Amino acid sequence: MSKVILYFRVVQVSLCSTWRQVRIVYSTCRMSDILAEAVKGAAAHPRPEDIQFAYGTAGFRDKSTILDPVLYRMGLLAALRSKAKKATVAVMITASHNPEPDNGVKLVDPMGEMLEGSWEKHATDLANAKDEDIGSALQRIIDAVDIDISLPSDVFVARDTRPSGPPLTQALLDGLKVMGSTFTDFGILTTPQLHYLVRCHNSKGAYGEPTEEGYYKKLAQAFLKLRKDAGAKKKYEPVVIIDGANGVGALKTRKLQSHLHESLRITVCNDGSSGKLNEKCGADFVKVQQKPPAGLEILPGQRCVSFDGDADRVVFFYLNKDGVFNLLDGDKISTLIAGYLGELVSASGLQLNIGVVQTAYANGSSTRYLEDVMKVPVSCAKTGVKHLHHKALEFDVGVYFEANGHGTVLFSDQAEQKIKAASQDDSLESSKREAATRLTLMMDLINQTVGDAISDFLVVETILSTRDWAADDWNMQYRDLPSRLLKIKVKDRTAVQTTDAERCATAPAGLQEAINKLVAKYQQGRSFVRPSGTEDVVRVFAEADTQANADMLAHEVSVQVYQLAGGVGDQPQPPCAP
Ligand code: 16G
Ligand code: ZN
Repeated sequence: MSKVILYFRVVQVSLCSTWRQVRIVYSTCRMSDILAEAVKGAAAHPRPEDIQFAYGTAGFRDKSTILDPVLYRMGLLAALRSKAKKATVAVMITASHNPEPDNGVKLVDPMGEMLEGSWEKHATDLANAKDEDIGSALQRIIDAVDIDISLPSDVFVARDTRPSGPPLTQALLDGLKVMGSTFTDFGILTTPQLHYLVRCHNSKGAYGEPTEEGYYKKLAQAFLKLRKDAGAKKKYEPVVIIDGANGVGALKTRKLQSHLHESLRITVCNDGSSGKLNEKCGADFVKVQQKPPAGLEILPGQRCVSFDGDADRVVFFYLNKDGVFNLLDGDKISTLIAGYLGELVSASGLQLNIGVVQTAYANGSSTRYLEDVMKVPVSCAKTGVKHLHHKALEFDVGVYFEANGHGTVLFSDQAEQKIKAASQDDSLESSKREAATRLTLMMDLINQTVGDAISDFLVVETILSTRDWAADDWNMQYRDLPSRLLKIKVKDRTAVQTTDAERCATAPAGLQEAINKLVAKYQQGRSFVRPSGTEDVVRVFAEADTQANADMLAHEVSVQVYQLAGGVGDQPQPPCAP
């Protein structure tokens, strides 16, 4: 006789304006009923047979028109993840810096971390299961993870400003309802705000108040306190122009502004009122094109900031007195932050080790500056925030940034305790206590859950103000080596495999040897190749002593990739002479 297990399931969820007020009506049902209903529900979200989806570095990302079945299934999966973790999880609907017609979805774990790696396979399997096989696909996950399906589940949901967001949210909620999960739909948020909210909620408020207002208050209070004792400035001007990428970052910066009072004068451009999301603007455009975004009128010396489409990346830039564009990317941000936190740690007298985590894309000058001048240990991780985040946990204070501007700082629990204790220890010299107090405020200002454009921007402003630096002073810490990033279309990008944090190609045979020979021809030459995690291409990175040499090295390596890794289309052409 088969065992009949009764489960509670939610049949009605009424959403109110705050997370606390979700009204839930329960009824009972059997697991087989839930699985059958999941299959039945798929009829409204049919999956096209001919498409394979993959949970990549940042979740699923594709043309929004084909994502409806994926969102429905991620609703089912998020409910399971919540049951497995016995906590609230979150789902963000965004395609970050991609063009507006794209969209995507990623799951966020209870403490605001990216979805645990082992679940990416479950996500991919479920997204690719035929409609009629959804029940068995869910059952496989339940068995593999040993999930107690009778436990309740709860999910936070948010989206960026894409027009495809609302219908995709609906598909996600359909999946959650089928699983009998409670949920809170926060509407439009930045990705890091959602990460913050789920952590606040699961830490029962210890990380902050679990509301959007609470987020602004936490950041603004820390920012204002850190500015309180600032004397008159000669070089630092509290004036900044923000390129909001025509996305959610612009809207949310406006909300933050009222909390900052007059401490910082922010002009928000590319706020979505006329331009298109990420079109000729945003952090990715500025970093890749190495030029200012459309929609900004800037004068030499003015400090400008670009966010990406979901405001988890930030880069700074300015025109120097000759009108030449200068980029202050993730590498410059991490050296600035690591330097300042390092000073505070030594001033506090605490024994804490600070390290910086970069990827192979980090400019060679930044790595040398950190290691040789600042004497800070540097680790290299694979591309993708989750890899950097993981490595940063190895330090008491781990600063991690991708060159593209995605990053944050992690303080270990022990470091946090020591810092807080020192800030309240009356027996300490006042200078030590003050340094510890500033560190506690920096911890509040930093969104430790994930890279956060708004939080990182405020951190940088705080440090520049404290140091009384203009953008030029910051930029002069070290000089970037010229670099070039290219992409090559190949038949199958998995033909390229790498090791050593993507710095060495192990396949196809002969590729790394060819790269080594080419690199040896150039002064300060460095190059690596890796298959993209988000596009069907192989990426080629090169840097060298001059821009012409970096361009030529990148080209020569591209030709090797094309020839050895099954290039398609025309062979790469050499760069045009300037
Ligand atoms: C994703 C990653 C980003 C990485 C990029 C690389 C997250 C949240 N985002 O956007 O960190 O730099 O992929 O793209 O992890 P690629 O594999 O196409 O070069
Ligand atoms: Zn993003």
